[in-house]
Amino acid sequence: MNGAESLVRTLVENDVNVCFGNPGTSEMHFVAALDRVEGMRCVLGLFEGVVTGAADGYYRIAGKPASTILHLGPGLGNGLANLHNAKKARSGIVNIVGEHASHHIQYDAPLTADVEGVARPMSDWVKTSRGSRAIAADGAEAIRQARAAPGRIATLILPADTAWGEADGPATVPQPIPPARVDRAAVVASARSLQGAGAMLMLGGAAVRGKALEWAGRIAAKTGCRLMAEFNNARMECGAGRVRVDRMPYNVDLALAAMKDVRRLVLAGAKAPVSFFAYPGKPSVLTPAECAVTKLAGAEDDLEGALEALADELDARTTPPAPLSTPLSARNGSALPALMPAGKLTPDGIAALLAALLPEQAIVADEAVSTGRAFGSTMSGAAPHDWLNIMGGSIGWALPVSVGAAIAAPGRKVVALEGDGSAMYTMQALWTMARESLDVTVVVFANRAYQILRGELASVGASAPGRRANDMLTLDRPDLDWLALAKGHGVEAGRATTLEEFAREFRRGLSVTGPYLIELVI
Ligand SMILES: Cc1ncc(C[n+]2csc(CCOP(=O)(O)OP(=O)(O)O)c2C)c(N)n1
Repeated sequence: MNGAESLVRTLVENDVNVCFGNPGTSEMHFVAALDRVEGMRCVLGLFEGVVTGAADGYYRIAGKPASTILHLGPGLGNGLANLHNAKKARSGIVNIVGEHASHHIQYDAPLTADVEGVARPMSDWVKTSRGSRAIAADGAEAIRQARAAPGRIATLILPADTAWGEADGPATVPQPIPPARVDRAAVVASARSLQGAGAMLMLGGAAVRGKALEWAGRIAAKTGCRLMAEFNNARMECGAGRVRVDRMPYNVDLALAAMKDVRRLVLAGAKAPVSFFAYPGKPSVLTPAECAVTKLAGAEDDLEGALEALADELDARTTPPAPLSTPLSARNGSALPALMPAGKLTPDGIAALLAALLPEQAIVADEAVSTGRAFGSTMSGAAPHDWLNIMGGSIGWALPVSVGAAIAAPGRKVVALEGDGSAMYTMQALWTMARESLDVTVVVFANRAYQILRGELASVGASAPGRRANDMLTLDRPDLDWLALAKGHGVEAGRATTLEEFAREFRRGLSVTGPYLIELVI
């Protein structure tokens, strides 16, 4: 067996059984090994941003790492933006990056680059394998790193001679890296802090889902503290019947208003809130000066254990969780069909329609940017679903993430809410959706602009846009034809200009097997 085969066997035997990839010559032995080893699902992405974004989406839903195969420095470089988003989401990924054979590097051939240098900023762990007999053990260590709670980016660089040289066989993954233990003093201090008016429990990481979220609900019900989540969350469990947690607003003024009465803030997996950007004359730190901040646990800690311990400290183990999201029908007191909005495609109307039609256990990848800014409160009345946010702010994320999410959860509908500008960065993901027949309904908000940046121009105090500035913020001349773009990637599509048409198109998207794209002309 050669080094490449020992690596592929190591991956498969240690439950890393999906490989998103875009290979080249230096990775051909790895590609050939994929044929010799049973059990690896191989998914081609036509741009490396699709590959790394898909691996991010896969981890968020499957809760275990996928592998990627990328071509030397430039291939990895193309994937960096979505690797950045994945790192911010603390997704575990095992990147395998090809490299020239060791003896070839000295000749500075065209694709020679500092692969480790390209990898380092967006990776938590980087290693160049030094020999074909070492590659299996290096692969096992990469898996261990990627699995370390809550998830890490491990990048293993594979010189071509390491892949084609003789190897001994696969390796087993060493002892897992355990999550950090919850500090008892932090539990006691947090319990004290949550008593009385002006207290807020801020949730992030794994605290916005599962049992951890339920413990947070019991704590809120017992103490009367407010619950808040970070603006971005890797995977938040939302929908009717679940503990309702509002997200920090994006807009600085709204965020400051949301925090103004908070005097004691307890952090569970979240960072103390700061604004997304700096704005002239506005603070970066969103907590009031007189607010005391207590850290219960970080995102790398055992959040479920921390919140359970806090609930016990507060004698809230059996307190029913609150507040819970009420279903849409209960809010309006009417049956579902009567709730269907009609007329113009307004953000509120779109949200109401999505909420009414979203199937149970859907996965929503939210890159709706300006159109979707206020979807949250309406969507909380939808059937229970998972909500994924772009954690690193690097757009071109939702289509690739939807690929990975759909592969991780074949039985669930994935809904990608996509700005038209964002979609254009990694549109090649549509082709992978078609090729793999992935159940993804893509809703493109075709406002023909980088709409959010128009608001940002005003917020940073720049002058009103003239012709040249406006040309940097608009996507018209020509208008993008989303029906043609979808068709060209093998994806069926429809267009909607009213809420009635959107309802028809969204129902169609949900009913087909495989991808469907809806261009919402707004
Ligand atoms: C990689 C990257 N490049 C550029 C930006 C800056 N940026 C932020 S939002 C945005 C425009 C988004 O446009 P669209 O998806 O159409 O949403 P809209 O603003 O129209 O709602 C841009 C260019 C970014 N965040 N990331």
